[in-house]
Order: sequence, then structure tokens, then C-alpha cells
Amino acid sequence: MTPNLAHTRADRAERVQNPRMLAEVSAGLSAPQKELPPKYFYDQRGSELFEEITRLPEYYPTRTERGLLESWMPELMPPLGTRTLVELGAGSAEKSRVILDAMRAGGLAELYVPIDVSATFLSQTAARLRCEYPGLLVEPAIADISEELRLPRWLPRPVLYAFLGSTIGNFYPPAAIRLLGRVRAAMAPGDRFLMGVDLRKSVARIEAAYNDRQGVTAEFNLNMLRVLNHELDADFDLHGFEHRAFYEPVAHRIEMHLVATRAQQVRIPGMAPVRFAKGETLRTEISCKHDRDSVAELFASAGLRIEAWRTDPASLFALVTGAPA
Ligand code: SAH
Ligand code: AVI
Repeated sequence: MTPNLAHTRADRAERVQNPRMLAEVSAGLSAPQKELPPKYFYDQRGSELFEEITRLPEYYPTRTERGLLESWMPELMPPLGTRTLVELGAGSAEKSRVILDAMRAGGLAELYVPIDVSATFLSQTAARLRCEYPGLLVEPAIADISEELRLPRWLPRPVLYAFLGSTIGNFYPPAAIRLLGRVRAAMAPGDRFLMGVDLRKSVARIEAAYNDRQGVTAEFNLNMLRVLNHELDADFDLHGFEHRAFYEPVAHRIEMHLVATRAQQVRIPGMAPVRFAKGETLRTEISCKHDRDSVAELFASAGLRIEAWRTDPASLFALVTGAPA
């Protein structure tokens, strides 16, 4: 069952009866290190907060990736003859327009399939794109990409599968490999994969991106508790938790946690009460940082090979294309 984080009564009823979500949250909150998957940030408010993050001065990934797309797509796309763009975790699809423009310039933009868990936000994205790109068929799919790639039965080929924003970094390597393996399995001859990855760099620069001065990332982090309160009727007190983000150098990743500022107990219908000791943390996200070798390793494990690799002059971020190995 696909998570559906939109704030409507129907969605909520669906989610509360969703034993899968309850089981996932229950398992995550009873582990020695409490942990929940970052997909639970993204209800409508979470998606909007992420958009705000992308405009923060400290959050370099989005604007750097956009610059790379703008300089590379007009050259990359025409020879590929891409007719369909399938995008994983599309969000607002702001940067996807750069790809669609390059497809349209060759007269080939036929179908766009944005996939996301954030249902209402996704339908707003789709509606905007239909207006902006008359003639382009836009078929959004609400799906959890950690479990499935929900694709229309028929896709005009060749297809470009895009996974932007370094969202791959939010998956532990085994889950990232499974996800890339699903993309590989969906690819036909002539199809390509395009992925954005945030690169390893100065710890100070990375940590600043996840500890912005305006506190937007902190709000985004706390939004997961709002989602649990709303979707599962939990009673998290948002004043009882604070944001923490730090770089873990061995695994090359940012970790985001919510730290309990006092001992407390949380009730979630259908689960045993959840106790937090003062200072105990709930890990809400990892954001793995890469280099060319680590991406090549992920690709190889998923049956893909790197075709091309582009970085910005400061080597903050990379765009990589892949094809079946
Ligand atoms: N691609 C956009 C958005 C990145 S934010 C960009 O580069 O700016 C991550 C996006 O992935 C959000 O829109 C979120 O709702 C979506 N997402 C996160 N986990 C997901 C999952 N498991 N399945 C589907 N979508 C997911
Ligand atoms: C979506 N994802 C790649 C973002 C990241 O940087 O890992 C989410 C995010 N978390 C905090 N700030 C942004």
C-alpha cells in the first residue's frame, strides 16, 4: 500500500487503517536507535518546507544541480531522442523543466511521469506542468519508490529515468541498490538514467546546509512528528524535541535526528507507548555524500554503468548518466 501523506480526511482514514505504516512506525520506534524513514517528512507542509530549504543560502545542492542541468541538458538530450521522462521523487519538478525544455527543443517531449509520495503536492505539480507544456501528457504516480516503480503500462520510448536532488543519498546503500535495480529492470535498450548526487566536501560546508540560520531545516525535521500526529493520531509534543544534524565521516553522511529535550512518553493508537529518555534521539534522515567511485559501486551492484559524469567547477554536486552494464 502506498503511503499517502496528503492532509485530507479520506487520506487520513486510509492511512490510519494502513497496517503497513503503523507496523513500520512501530518497528522504527522500538529499535534501540529509534529511526523512521524520511518519506514521512513529506505531507503538503513538508513538501513546501523542502521547497523553502532549496532557496536557503546555505543549501547549495539545488542551485548547483540546476546550473549543471542548464549547461548540460541542451547537449545531452537531443542525441538520446527521449520521448518520455519518468522522474523519481519529483517534488515541485522545478529543475525537471530544464530536461523537458531540452526534450521539447527536439520536438520529442510526449509523456512526463512524476512519481512521489506527497499526493496533493504531486497533483499540484502535475497541474502546473500541464499548463506550462501544452501537448505534453502528464501522468503522475503516487508511489513509494522504496518499494516499487509504478509506471504506466505503455511508455513512448526511449525513456529517461531521472532521480534528481541527491535523494538517492536518503537511502541506506542496500535500499539504494534495490531502488536502482528496479530502475535497471524497467530500462529497455536506448533508455537512460540520470541521477544527481551531492559530493563529499568540507564538513563545515555540508553541516551548514543542514543547520540553516533561519531554522527552516529544523521545522522540516519536526514536521515528521506533525505527520505522525495527524496520520496516526499520535500525541508527540513538538516542544519536547529539537533538531540536530551532523556529519558522520566514516559513512560519509549527514544524519538528522530529533532530540528529546526531556523524558517523555508518546501514545500512538495501536502500539505500545513509546518512551524517550532525556537526550535520546530519533533518527529521521541520512543524506549520504558521494564521489565517483561510490556511485560506480552502487551502479555496478544494480547492473548499471556510468556513462557520463559532470560536476560544477567547485565539485559540490554531480550529475551522472547511467545505462545497463
Ligand atoms: N526532486 C526534487 C525533490 C527532492 S525532495 C528536487 O530535486 O528538488 C525529495 C522528494 O522525494 C520529495 O518530493 C518527496 O516527497 C519524495 N520522496 C521521498 N521519499 C520518497 C519515497 N519513498 N517514495 C516516493 N517519493 C519519495
Ligand atoms: C531530499 N533530500 C535529498 C534532501 C537532502 O539534502 O538529503 C532532504 C533534506 N533534508 C534536510 N535538508 C534537505
